[in-house]
Amino acid sequence: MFRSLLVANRGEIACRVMRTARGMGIRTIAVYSDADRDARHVALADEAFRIGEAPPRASYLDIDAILRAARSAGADAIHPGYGFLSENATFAQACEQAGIVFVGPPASAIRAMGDKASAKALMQRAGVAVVPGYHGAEQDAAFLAREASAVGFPLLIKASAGGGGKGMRLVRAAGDFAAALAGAQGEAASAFGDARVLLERYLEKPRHIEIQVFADMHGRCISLFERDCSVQRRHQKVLEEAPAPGIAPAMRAAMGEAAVAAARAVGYVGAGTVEFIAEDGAFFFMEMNTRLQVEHPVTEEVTGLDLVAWQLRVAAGESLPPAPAAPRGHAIEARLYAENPANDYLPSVGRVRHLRLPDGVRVETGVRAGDAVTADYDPMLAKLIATGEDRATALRSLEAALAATEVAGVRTNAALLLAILRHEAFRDGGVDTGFLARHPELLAEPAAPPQEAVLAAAFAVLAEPVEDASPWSARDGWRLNLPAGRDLVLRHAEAESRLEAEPEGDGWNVRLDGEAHRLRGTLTDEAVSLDIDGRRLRVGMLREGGRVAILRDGRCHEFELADRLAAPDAAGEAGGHIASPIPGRVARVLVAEGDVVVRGTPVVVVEAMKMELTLVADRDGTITHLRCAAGEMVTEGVELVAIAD
Ligand code: MV4
Repeated sequence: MFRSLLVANRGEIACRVMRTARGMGIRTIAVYSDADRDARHVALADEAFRIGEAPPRASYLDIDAILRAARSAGADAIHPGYGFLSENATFAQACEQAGIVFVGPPASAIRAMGDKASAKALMQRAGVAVVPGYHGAEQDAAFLAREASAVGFPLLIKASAGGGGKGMRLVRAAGDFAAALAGAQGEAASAFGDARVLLERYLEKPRHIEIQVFADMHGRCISLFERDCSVQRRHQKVLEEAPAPGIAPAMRAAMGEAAVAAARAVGYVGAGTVEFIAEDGAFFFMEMNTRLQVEHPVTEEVTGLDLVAWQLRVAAGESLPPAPAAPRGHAIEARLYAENPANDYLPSVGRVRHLRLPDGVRVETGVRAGDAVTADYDPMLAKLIATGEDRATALRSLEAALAATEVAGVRTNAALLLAILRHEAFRDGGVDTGFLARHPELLAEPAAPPQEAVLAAAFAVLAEPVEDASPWSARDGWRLNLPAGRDLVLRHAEAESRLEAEPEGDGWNVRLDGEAHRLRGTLTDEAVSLDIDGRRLRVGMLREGGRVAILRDGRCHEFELADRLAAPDAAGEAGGHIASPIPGRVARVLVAEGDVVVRGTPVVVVEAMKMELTLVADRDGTITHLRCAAGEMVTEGVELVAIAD
C-alpha cells in the first residue's frame, strides 16, 4: 500500500479522501490555493503545499504546480477527487510519467469516454443499449437534417464533446431543426472548442439512473447497484438515492450487466459510473463518468464498502472482493448549496457567519463557520447522507437533519430540499428529471417570516439581560426608566412586525397581529428554547449588534430591532449623536453639514449583514458634523453624524 497520498482537490472531497487514507495509515498531503490557506482540508492534512492563486486555472488545474508539490512531498500516489483534473487524461498520463500513481482509470479509458459520440459508437459495439439517433462523424447540415428526419421528432441535439447539458437543443418539429443545429454548434464550439453534435430521440419523462462500477487490474469488474439522481436543477444533481425507487431486481441486474460491459469495453480500472436514462422499463447509455462521484456515499451506505479505500487498494494492485448480492436498506443524499433557488440558483457568495450541521446523519463537508463562499469554487457547503432500513425511514431522517441545519451569512437551498422531501410525488418515489422544472412553486420565498420566527426573535430581545453591554441595551441607561412593558418593532426585509410585550411571572405575554401569546423559555448564545402557548420548539439564534437571526426549518430569518434606531423621546439634549449600532459599511450619506433635519429624517444608510440599515435623526436640529463618507467601514457605536440646535 502507498505510504503517502496527495489529494489534488479541495473542499469536502479532499477531506473525505484524506479521512480514509489516514485510517489506512497513509500520510496525507493537501494542496491549496491562496483562497484556501485556512480551509478545513488543509487543516486535516499531515502536510500542505500552496500551489497558486485562487482561480482554478492558477492552482487546482495547474498540472505542473501539483506535480511539483507531489515531488517535494515525496507522494506515492495522487487522488484527483471529482471535478478539476479528475477526468483529464493528460494529467493521468503526467502522473504516471512522474512515477506517481494516479488513483483513477488509465488515460486511455478517460479518453474513450470523453467524446460522447465515439463513446456511443463503442457502447453499441459492446452490446449496450443507446438512445436511437445519429452519432457519426459526418457533420454537414443537410446530411444532419436528413438524419434528424430519420430519427423523428422530438429530438435532442447534443454536443459530442460535451456533457452536462451544454450545447443541448430540443427540436420538436423538422422546420425548427436548422436554427437549433446552428445554435447547438455555436455553443459547442465556444464551450468545448469542438462544434460536432450528435442527434438522439428525445425521451419526454426519463429518470436518471446510474450504476456504480468497480474494476481491478486483474480482470474483475463488478457492479455496485444503482443510484437514482433524477432530481436535478440546471443539470446539477440535488438529491441522490440508492437503490432507485421501484426498480425491480431484474432491471437492476440488467443495468448492472450493461454497465460492466461498458467498463470492460474501455479497459476500465478503478471506480466509475455509467449513467443511463430510463423510461417505461427501458434504459439507455448516456455517458460514463471516469471518476469517483459526488454522490458515492449513498452506494457506500447500501453496500457497506468504503469506495475510497477500494480505489486506493485497486490502484496499489489489490484484487476486488466479489460484489455484494443486493443493496441493504436505503440511503439518500442531499447537497446543501450556498445559492438562491428563487433567483435562478445563483451562487450566494459571502462569509458563512453561522453553521450548524446536523447530528444523526452522515455529514461530508469542507466548510467551517467563518469560511467564505467565493465565486472561484463550487458553492456546495455540505452533503447530508441519511440511511434507513427502508426509503420512508431514510427520507424522514434526512428531513429531520435538514430542518436542524442552520446556516447564516449565505442563502442556501435547504428549504427547497425540505420542500422536495415533503412533496407527495417525491415521497411516492420515482420522479423524472423534469420534476423541479414542473414545480416552480417549490422555489418560492414566503413574503413574511412565520409567526413562530417572529415570536422567537421577540423573545430573544426580551430575554436579553438588561445589564448586558450589547447594543440591545441602551448605553445611556434609559431602559431603567422604561415601564415594565415593551413595544417592539421587528423589521424583516420588506415586512415589519409590531409586538406589545408585558412581563408576567417567568415569561412574557405578547400581542402580535391582534393575538395574545404566552412566551416562556431560555436563551443560550446560539439558540432559543421557546415555549409558545404551551408548544415547545428549539430554534437557532444569532445576535449581531442590533440584529437577530432566527434559524428554523431550513431558513434564516433576519430581523432588525427598529425601536432602537429611532431613539426614545429623549427631550432634545440627550440626542444628536447618531452612530451605527453594528459594524458595517456606509452605503449612502443622505445629508450635508448645515442641513436642517427633524426627528425621523434619514441621515445615513449603513450596510451590514447583507441588509441596509437606515439611521435617522433622533431630534430636530441642524447637522453640525458629518463624520463619515459613502464606502467607509464603520464600527459600532462611533458617532457618524452630530445634530445640534
Ligand atoms: C436526454 C434527455 C431526454 N432524452 N436525452 C441532460 C444533460 C445530459 N446529461 C443529458 N440530458 C438529457 N438527455 C434524451 N435522448 C433528457 C436529459 C435531461 C436530463 C437528464 C438527466 C438528468 C436531468 C436531466 C434534466 C433535463 C434533461
